[in-house]
Amino acid sequence: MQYEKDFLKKLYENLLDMRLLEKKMVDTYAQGRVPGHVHSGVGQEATYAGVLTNFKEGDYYKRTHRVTAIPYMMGTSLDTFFGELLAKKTGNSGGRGGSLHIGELRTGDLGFSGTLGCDAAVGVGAALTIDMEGRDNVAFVFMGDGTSSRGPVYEAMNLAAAWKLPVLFVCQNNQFAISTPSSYSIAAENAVADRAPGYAMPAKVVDGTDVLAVYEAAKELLEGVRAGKGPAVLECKDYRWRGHFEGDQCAYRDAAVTEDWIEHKDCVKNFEAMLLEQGVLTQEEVDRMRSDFDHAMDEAILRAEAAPEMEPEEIYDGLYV
Ligand SMILES: Cc1ncc(C[n+]2csc(CCOP(=O)(O)OP(=O)(O)O)c2C)c(N)n1
Ligand SMILES: [Mg+2]
Repeated sequence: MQYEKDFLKKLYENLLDMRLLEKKMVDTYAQGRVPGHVHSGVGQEATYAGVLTNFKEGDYYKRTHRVTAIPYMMGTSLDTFFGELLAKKTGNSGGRGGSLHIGELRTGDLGFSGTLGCDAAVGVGAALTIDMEGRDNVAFVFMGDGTSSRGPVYEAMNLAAAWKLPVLFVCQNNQFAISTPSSYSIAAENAVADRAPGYAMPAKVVDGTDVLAVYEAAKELLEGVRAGKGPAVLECKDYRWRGHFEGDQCAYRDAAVTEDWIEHKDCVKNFEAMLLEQGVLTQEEVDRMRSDFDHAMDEAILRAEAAPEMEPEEIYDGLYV
């Protein structure tokens, strides 16, 4: 497969920025500067980066609680990002939502519900809108392996399939739901892909740490989805490097396995090595990208810390009822 140099560079930059942003979030939290909590998606950035590189104007996406950095790749500014993370007025919901609710509808983000799985129906609803308006857009519905076993997900998948709605269901299978290994709670080897035939949906399973493989697999499935052939499933296999939340000691899993994933399946390191070897990037460019973005994040954090908090009387602003 041949790619334009600029395409590869942009993909790398998105992946790198997400990694640096996930790490920055963790570090800032560890310094006691983040109210609330964070779920780190360090090590799992390639699923979102690869899939959403296929995003077109007018598409929608439903993300999950993991890989918080995705709204930045989709167009949310660092000021809005850190404003929300640090519970400041400059955040997209004035700091009401925190890490789980960073994102803006204008970028296609349909928001996040803490009641995992129910979100899938919202994504299918957006796909119904697209279908009724006769557009060639799609709704991307992301979910974890644990979430994939919830009833609302089955209902959403069934309706999407029965009505041939334009949805790409993406499972980010990191093999755990908090402390429960998927091998304990799911009989199928592939949490969502193996269930797809039950809904008459095409499915692919891909190495979720290989950003180009994820991009390609999503692209192929999307050809049918955008053409009106109905929904499809993409299952991306990866691993959660850190705890479910910051502070989780991970006593339920083998640290050596985690180390092995970090050593051999680092989506950023592996893609970077390939691009350096192919001469698409130079080490100087990589170093500059890293330091420029690090600086931009630090500046944005300082601005967020200096920003005002919401006034108590503003707490009900924005409610429908
Ligand atoms: C309906 C529901 N049940 C339980 C929870 C608590 N909870 C939050 S995250 C999580 C694990 C989800 O696992 P998975 O879907 O695999 O996503 P991951 O955390 O691995 O990215 C659980 C059980 C919740 N938020 N919603
Ligand atoms: Mg999981």
